[in-house]
Amino acid sequence: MSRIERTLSIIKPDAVERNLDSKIKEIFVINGFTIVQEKKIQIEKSEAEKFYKVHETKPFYNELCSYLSSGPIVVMILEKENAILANRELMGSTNPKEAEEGTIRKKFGISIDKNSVHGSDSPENAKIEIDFFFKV
Ligand code: IDP
Ligand code: MG
Repeated sequence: MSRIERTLSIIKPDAVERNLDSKIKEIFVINGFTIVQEKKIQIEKSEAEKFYKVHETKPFYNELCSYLSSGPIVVMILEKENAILANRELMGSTNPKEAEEGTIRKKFGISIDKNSVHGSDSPENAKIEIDFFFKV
């Protein structure tokens, strides 16, 4: 079954720093996503810690939060049929070295931490993450 969904996408500091944000946005549009809202921001480390709270017990948590807050990011609400899964597929595996040909992480990712994009992994988290950045 298919239905229109919204998911949260982040273009991470490594990609914004290399001026890849318009190229990545174009990939989303070409693949049928509508960019419902977007903003370029830089977040505090404390906000990154909140955003990535599910990973707080992981050995890479501290580095991950420092990294996400290290420079400007582009956060977007993307809309499409089955957007959550479709975005995960378009991003590719977490580790760019294992990502499938044609995926964003394969094309632009540098390493498992600097992997250029974030995407929500479930309807529940998509709602939480969209509210995190866009709830007024
Ligand atoms: P995902 O972004 O594909 O959903 P998660 O497992 O949710 O991957 O991890 C969140 C982020 O944490 C990843 O995108 C990556 O930036 C970072 N990360 C994941 N695993 C590692 C690791 O083993 N070392 C360093 N960073 C990692
Ligand atoms: Mg994840």
